[in-house]
Amino acid sequence: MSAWGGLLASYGQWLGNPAPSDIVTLNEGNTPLIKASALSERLGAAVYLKFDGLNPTGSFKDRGMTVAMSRAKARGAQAVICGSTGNTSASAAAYAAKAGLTCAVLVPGGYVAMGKLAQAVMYGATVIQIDGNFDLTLNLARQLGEVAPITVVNSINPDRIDGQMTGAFEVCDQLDGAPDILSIPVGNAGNITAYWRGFTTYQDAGIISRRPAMWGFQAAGAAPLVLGHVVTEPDTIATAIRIGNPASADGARRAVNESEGQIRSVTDAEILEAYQFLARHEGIFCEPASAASVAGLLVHGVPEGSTIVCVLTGNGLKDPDTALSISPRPLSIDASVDALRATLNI
Ligand code: AN7
Repeated sequence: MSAWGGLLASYGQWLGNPAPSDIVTLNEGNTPLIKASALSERLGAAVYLKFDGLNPTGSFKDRGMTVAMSRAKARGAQAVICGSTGNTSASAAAYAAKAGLTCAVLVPGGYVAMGKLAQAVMYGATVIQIDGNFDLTLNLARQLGEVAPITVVNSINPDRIDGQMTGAFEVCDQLDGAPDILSIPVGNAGNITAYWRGFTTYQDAGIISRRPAMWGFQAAGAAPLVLGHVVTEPDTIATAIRIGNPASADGARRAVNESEGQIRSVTDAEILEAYQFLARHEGIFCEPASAASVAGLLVHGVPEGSTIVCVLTGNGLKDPDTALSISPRPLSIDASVDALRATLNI
């Protein structure tokens, strides 16, 4: 058996078959699709978790970034930039390092999980905190990209969406067909757009016979697609999806309409409940935004007996502050077996 060589090596036929010398990869993709027993029992359905937090930088962004960075480098780019709630910046910084390009990332000051910031600075990006939310950082990156020789690697870059289609390909390959429902957190709406395009591509090629219903979930304080208007001051504990004006709103609407799916919202309390349930009962530590895809099912219900895939977009280790803030404190006891026995009641 040959080793996994990343998405462009495995799914290159759907991505323009780049020359091997043009590929920038960290061997992303091939993430596990894990049967969620406790969740399946609780919901009366067959629920699987696509744990994309196990990508090289800990989020699904690596799927799009391998393609965006490979193509940028092949076109002769020297520098890349993105606005980000954190995961895009971590991924861009890593792939830029691998490609030998310079990278600048714009993040909303005070609203990026600690692990993501640590990644961006460690990979050597120039990290710039902006006094404003994600939507402003994206606008700034866009404007700079129009006047300066720098490639924007946000999901407004179609190369990102192309790469993220591979999430849908893998789900179908792993399940041997499409699920009934694909549940996914929605922030800037690039991923739901990419998944829908991926399922459509596979259907057009005759690899799957039907596409899933697309169920998107936004945080209640940052739910422009549910409300039908831009949210000027988005607010949620799930900082990854603290986005008020999604760039791919049209793609999200198309996915939901064409698949007869839905976009609904979940509160922060509901997100945290799902986040903790996944850790305690499935042994999976994802980040809060990712748990929105599970919270949506728990809150709004599912058709009995259906097959559902939830995309867990990011790793829980990215945001230790939120994890610790809702968990019991570690115990401090005397270093003795007696004290241990008393504490553990054993
Ligand atoms: C864990 O990193 O927008 O709907 O700048 O990090 O495709 O935006 C992150 C988004 C879901 C939402 N889950 O995906 C960024 C950024 C996690 C995320 C989303 C994000 P999109």
